[in-house]
Amino acid sequence: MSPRLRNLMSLEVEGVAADWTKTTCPYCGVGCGVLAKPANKTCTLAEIKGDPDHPSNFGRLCSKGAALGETLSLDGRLRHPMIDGEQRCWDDALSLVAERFRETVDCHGPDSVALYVSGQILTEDYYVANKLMKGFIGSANIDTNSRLCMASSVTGHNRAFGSDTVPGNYEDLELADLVVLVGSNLAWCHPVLFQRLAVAREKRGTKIVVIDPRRTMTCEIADLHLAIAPGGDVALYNGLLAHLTVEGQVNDEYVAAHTSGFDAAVAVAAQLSEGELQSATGLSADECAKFYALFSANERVVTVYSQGVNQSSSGTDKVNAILNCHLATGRIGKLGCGPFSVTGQPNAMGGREVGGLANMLAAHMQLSNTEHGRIVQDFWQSPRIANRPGYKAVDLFRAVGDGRIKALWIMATNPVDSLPEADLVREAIAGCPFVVVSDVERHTDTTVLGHVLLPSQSWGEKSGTVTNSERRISRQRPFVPVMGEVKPDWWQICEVAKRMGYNEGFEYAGPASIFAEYAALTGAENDGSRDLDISAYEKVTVAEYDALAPFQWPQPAGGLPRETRFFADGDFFTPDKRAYLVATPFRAPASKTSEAFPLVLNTGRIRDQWHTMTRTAKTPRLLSHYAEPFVEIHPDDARASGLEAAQLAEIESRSGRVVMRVVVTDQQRRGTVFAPMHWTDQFANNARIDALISGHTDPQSGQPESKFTPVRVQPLNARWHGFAIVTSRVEIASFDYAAIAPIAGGFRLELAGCEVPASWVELADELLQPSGPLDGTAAATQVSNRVGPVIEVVAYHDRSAGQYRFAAFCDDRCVGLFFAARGSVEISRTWAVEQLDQAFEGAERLQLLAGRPGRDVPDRGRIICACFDVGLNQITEAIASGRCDSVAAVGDELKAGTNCGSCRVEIGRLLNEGCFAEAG
Ligand SMILES: Nc1nc2c(c(=O)[nH]1)N[C@H]1C(S)=C(S)[C@@H](COP(=O)(O)OP(=O)(O)OC[C@H]3O[C@@H](n4cnc5c(=O)[nH]c(N)nc54)[C@H](O)[C@@H]3O)O[C@H]1N2
Ligand SMILES: Nc1nc2c(c(=O)[nH]1)N[C@H]1C(S)=C(S)[C@@H](COP(=O)(O)OP(=O)(O)OC[C@H]3O[C@@H](n4cnc5c(=O)[nH]c(N)nc54)[C@H](O)[C@@H]3O)O[C@H]1N2
Ligand code: SF4
Ligand SMILES: [Mo]
Repeated sequence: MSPRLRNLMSLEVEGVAADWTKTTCPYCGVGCGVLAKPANKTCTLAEIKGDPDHPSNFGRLCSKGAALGETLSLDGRLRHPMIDGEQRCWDDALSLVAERFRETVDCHGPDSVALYVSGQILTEDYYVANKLMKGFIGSANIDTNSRLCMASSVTGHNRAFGSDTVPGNYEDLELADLVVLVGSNLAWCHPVLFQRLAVAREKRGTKIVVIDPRRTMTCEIADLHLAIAPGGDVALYNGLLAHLTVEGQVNDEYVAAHTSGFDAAVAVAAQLSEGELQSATGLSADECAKFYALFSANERVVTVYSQGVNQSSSGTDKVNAILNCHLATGRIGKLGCGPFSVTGQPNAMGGREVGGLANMLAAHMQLSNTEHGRIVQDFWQSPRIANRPGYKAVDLFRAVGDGRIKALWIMATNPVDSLPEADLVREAIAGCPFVVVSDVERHTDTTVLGHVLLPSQSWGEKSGTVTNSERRISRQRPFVPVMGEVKPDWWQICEVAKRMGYNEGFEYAGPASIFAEYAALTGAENDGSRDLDISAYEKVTVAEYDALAPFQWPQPAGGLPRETRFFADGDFFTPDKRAYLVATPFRAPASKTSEAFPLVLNTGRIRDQWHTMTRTAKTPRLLSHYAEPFVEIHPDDARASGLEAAQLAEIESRSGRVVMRVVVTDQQRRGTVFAPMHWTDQFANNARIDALISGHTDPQSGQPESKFTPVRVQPLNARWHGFAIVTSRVEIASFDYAAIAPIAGGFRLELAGCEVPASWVELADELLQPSGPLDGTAAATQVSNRVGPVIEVVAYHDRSAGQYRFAAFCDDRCVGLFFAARGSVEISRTWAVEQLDQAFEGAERLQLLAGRPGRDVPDRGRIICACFDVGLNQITEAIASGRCDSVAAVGDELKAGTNCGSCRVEIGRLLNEGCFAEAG
């Protein structure tokens, strides 16, 4: 019996697997409550539904959350510890890590080692990682992917409030009269919050402003969209502060009683001339005036901001320019108003709480404050305490590159793909003498470079807590048995710590005892002097921890739960208790466009993928929305660059090159292009977008400018294009362009080459008759290994038209298709994908080579509704025929949008703008 089955049986005996488990979604910072239950014996599938009792989502889920049950596949999991590619036991691996870290520290000092962790580990993992580095090794060289994500907000909050406090609650979005979304694509990135906002708007007519260079799906519910020039936010908000002052909209009482720095901030803001405002923001005087008037007219304003603000070389100033306007009007901490930085990752907030960043101490204490250092060291009884900042992420990998860091432990993040200057990062890691990677997946672009790989428990197996954007702490609970030898991240850290000789501080029975210790630290010598206090939980028992209901901080020991909004009556965490308005002179982005690199590359997310796709790409339906990497470009820029829709383009910056499919759209601002951050070498050839991103960072926060890189875009000189359906993963590195995505029973491939293959038949053979799944690649879903049986290939060639088509059969079943053409491959992909493993006889086999359904079967087109597999052409037809004139009517007829609702805005856009059928 497999260990997994054995574990499952014991779970069933304990009655765990039989019931719904309450847990939390592992994706975005909304932090939705999820009910989960294994749906097959091997626990590789689960039933998932939204937890109706969870105060973040009240039962709602988005497309990614709803598909969680399909991401538990064991294929591709890292199952055992490995040393130099060989499977080894835990003891060997942990001893080696401890020994190498010990040796390196002894020979080269504590700053020669580093931990690079992630907002996707649990608070308990994060807490012990930080404790090991800052309290025991004695260096602050622990940083996290939150540096790429939340650092500017953290620094902005600290500058203004004296603490990293997010003062808002989700319900404020529902109580506001005006919601301003700055650099946030809420519809795709925080979909359940977006749904809550959309419902509130329907009920009470909330006004919505979106400030984003692109017309994103979020704009579908906006009253005003300001397509701001990239990087122009500080100017826009300085203009707003000046406007509020001139118009007498300042809350003089609040400013006088609770703030300092007002005059200097206003003086700087007022320096900006009308002309400078317009050139910096790219907006007309009328557009700015409309926004300013809305802000003035509504007392209840929530400003939600995200990566369009944070990921900038003036990210911290952007944050403070926004906070200035809320402080000047006293619109903070009250029902329905306040600035609201939404967190990206499930535990970005938890990481900040336990001090995961290189410039923070634990429990919101400051590294630069010696008194705080003493409190933490006393509490930990630790031999030392770091008292100066460590390397921030970008600098950390530079220090790896030039040998200052000699031993590195990467946990739950994929820096080879997500850090700027990604090719240099890859080289740096490859050249580092000792690299440990803790991950749940065997094959990522980062695990390939690890000397030691430590297999971690994944979502569904692991147990602990996460904190969401509104400071709500929820439990992630296990509901499937632990697979193979995988272990929790906290356990890995503690075992290494003990083997390094730090026995005292790392003896924990489980996550509950770590959580209790952390809760106690938040209360240590606090007495209201620090915002973060959850010492009410310092004596939490295992049973209480297991039953822990979601709660918001602060929750100090002894007292009644404190009001969970901060700052309505001032009481900031600065020495004089006053908030500080920071003067923020406008600065242009760090890089400049030039003749050689005339366009600005903006990067971000798509609806159905999560970061480097290690988990979302396990679900074919999440790849049916977008199956390959793409670049969006305005029609005018496309024309000027000689690009057509659906062509392949090379995008080059000063530091790298990628190849992506062109999407021509007027939703893109002229002069800018947009590409998703998701595709890696595991899923495409030449599409790691961070290879292009420059290493410029914000001087205060160290956060990279991921949204502004000068690039040029030109057609790829492709001599042929191909589309294939295969049953086993194939090697893609040799193509000039390739993207691979799982489908039911196999994979779909987009291919292109700059040289015509010597033999089409040989290429077809390689693709359609591989000798089984290749090793060294990721995410093989349900690969059917067809070694042995004879495969028959039916082909159609039209040399003059440059068309080559092949279909492969095993017995009567279709086991592969390959279409190649000189121009684009004009077939229905959605249809072709569904032909795999279907039975075909005689003439039907030739019909398959037509690449589209027969006349009586409609082509559904690209999939819009991932839950019910509803395609663009079906929705278009229902609208064009006049049968459906609302999102609800489309739902009634086709079911599209009636489950998670994530596609409802897209359907709305199709209804508003008219739509055109396209090949799927
Ligand atoms: N589907 C999905 N959801 C996710 C994630 C995911 O991978 N997939 N990741 C999660 C994580 S970790 C994060 S951090 C969040 C990120 O959530 P968001 O920040 O909402 O997402 P992004 O797409 O990175 O960027 C938001 C917008 O900023 C705009 N922008 C670019 N430059 C500027 C500028 O100069 N000014 C302004 N005002 N806007 C600008 C971009 O055009 C983009 O639409 O999403 C979380 N949710
Ligand atoms: N160009 C550009 N670059 C960006 C961004 C952008 O907008 N544009 N956004 C930035 C932002 S905001 C973020 S947050 C980062 C995200 O970037 P990354 O953190 O690099 O991306 P992920 O794919 O989330 O990586 C998580 C890794 O952890 C593994 N993992 C999952 N669960 C666990 C677990 O429980 N334990 C362990 N040990 N491993 C686990 C996954 O398999 C995966 O390999 O990207 C940043 N990079
Ligand atoms: S909005 Fe979606 S991705 Fe975010 S926590 Fe909720 S279900 Fe998960
Ligand atoms: Mo993020």
